[in-house]
Amino acid sequence: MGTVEPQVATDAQTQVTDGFQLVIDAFKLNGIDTIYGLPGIPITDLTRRAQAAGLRVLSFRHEQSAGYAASIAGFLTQKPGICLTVSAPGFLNGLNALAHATTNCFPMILVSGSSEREIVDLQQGDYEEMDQLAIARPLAKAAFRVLHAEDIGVGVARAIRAAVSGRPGGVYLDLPAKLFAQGIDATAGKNSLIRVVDPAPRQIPAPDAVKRALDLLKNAKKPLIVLGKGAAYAQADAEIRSLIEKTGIPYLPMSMAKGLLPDAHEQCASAARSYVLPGADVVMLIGARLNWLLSHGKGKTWGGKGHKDWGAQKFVQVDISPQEADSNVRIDAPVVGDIGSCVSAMLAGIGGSWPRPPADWLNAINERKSANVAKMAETLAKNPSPMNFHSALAVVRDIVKANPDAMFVNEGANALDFTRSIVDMYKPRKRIDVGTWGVMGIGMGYCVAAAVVTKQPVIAIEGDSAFGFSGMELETVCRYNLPVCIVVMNNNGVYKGTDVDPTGRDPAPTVFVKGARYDKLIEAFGGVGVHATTPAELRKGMEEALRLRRPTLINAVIDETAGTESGRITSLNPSARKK
Ligand code: ADP
Ligand code: TZD
Ligand code: MG
Repeated sequence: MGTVEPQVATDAQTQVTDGFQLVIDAFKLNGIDTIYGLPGIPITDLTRRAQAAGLRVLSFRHEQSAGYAASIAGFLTQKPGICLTVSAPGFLNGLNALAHATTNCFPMILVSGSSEREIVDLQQGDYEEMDQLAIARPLAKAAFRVLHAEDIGVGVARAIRAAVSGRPGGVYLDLPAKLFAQGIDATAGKNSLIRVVDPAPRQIPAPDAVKRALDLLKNAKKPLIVLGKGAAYAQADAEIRSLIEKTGIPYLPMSMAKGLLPDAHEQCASAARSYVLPGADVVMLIGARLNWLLSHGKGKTWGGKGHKDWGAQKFVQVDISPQEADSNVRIDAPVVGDIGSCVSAMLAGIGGSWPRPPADWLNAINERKSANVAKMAETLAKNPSPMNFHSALAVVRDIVKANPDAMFVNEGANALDFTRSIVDMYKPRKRIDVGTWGVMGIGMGYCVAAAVVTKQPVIAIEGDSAFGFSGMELETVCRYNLPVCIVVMNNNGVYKGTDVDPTGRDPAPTVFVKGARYDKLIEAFGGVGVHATTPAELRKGMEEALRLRRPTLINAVIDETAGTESGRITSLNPSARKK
């Protein structure tokens, strides 16, 4: 519908602006320069006019990918990522990403066009009728609707503040079709816009909270720091590194906090995780929740007797959300504030001298680390045929080491778990993955946003099942000619390719077409396809992709028996537990 109208209609006396233009102007005024979306009624002209006005408008093949792209752009930039969709079905396709952003604490705004309020509210059957605001609300940190052009400035400002202030999250902004064409006086329109001042205000921690935390840490015999993706989001990299190095406390990075300090750092305790969690007496969480990913802070992982029993450790929790403390176990010293301010306050409290943690704790950790690293090195050195996760990931590990600035996307089950533990990260915010939900489908959306936001090459390690959730976005990657190298870890299915239907009628629910050639898919769009059956072929393909910066998909053939059910989280799978 409509045509490009870079210039708004004017009559002889008055300059008139309209809803389309005011949305664009409000975005630009607030430094929003990219929209991830998919056009159609009523937002087609919004995408055209935004592009004509100089915004980058990245058009996807499915709104879910656009939404995931927006969410991770928010994580990487601390600015809300914008996802733009049409009404009902497009909105619903984007909703998964909105919920994902809220769950992962990423700032994002889902902007959806919607149908006519009067018709929707009387349920009279409008084109794509749906009460979108009501449906979005429980999944979003906040949800707003704008009915009048003169309120667009306030609507966009509120959405931005809600997305990035405090604990970041997903925000829904409902823009009914009628709004876009509304004309108002251009001067009045301009005056109605708001440049948001200090959208994510610093939150300074209370001095006594900082002191309480430092006292606890100072007296610890076996201290540990856990860094979460909130710490990565906060972009307080130098302060965090300084805190860790000045205190000498061993640390564990959660998945997306890997690289905040290089994984090869001598204080990194990743290779001794199962020793340090139950062993530590004081644990400081920085931007990490005690959710399922940390076994809720209790049970055997933490030295508790049964799965509900608490261990003996005390916790310090640094978080911007005052409600997070005590969510699962007692937090002895909550420090509420933004991580930059909290860590700076701690550094000031520490001053010049801090006792190093007792040597027997550090030595015991180092012993475990060395033993586990040596064991892993042995496994990685093997070259079995067919290739397995380890021999393939030994290559990926080398390539990432040689290209530490490359962005790194990862999803799957075994393809996720093995990669996370084998491939070291060297710089902050390079690793982006399935996040808090362990969701499949973030892959290609994350690749597009990572390439666009950082201008760095992107490496994506994808399970063959995981890849399928967003595979059509290969066309998007090729259309924008992004330097993305996708490696599909092809083990013929979900977890493994070996299941059979006991009745003999159909393929088993977990298996796919055997020997599928995912590399051929990208060739359809002009990208480079590589079929790799050995580590040497994989290495050559990846090196070439990074050198040429061309969209590349490598079909890495992995032993179909190599994976385990549910990867590392078999214990959460009810049927597997019975076996
Ligand atoms: P992970 O999955 O890596 O363990 P989580 O997503 O569970 O991390 O935790 C991230 C935490 O970081 C959330 O509790 C969130 O409130 C917090 N957070 C996010 N941004 C900031 C910030 N700038 N300052 C302080 N805390 C933050
Ligand atoms: N649907 C969504 C949206 N998210 C999910 N996490 C799942 C389904 C369930 N699921 C997992 O948790 S991992 C996975 C699914 C379907 C795929 C695992 O297969 P893969 O990885 O090929 O990606 P491996 O290497 O074969 O284990
Ligand atoms: Mg698989």
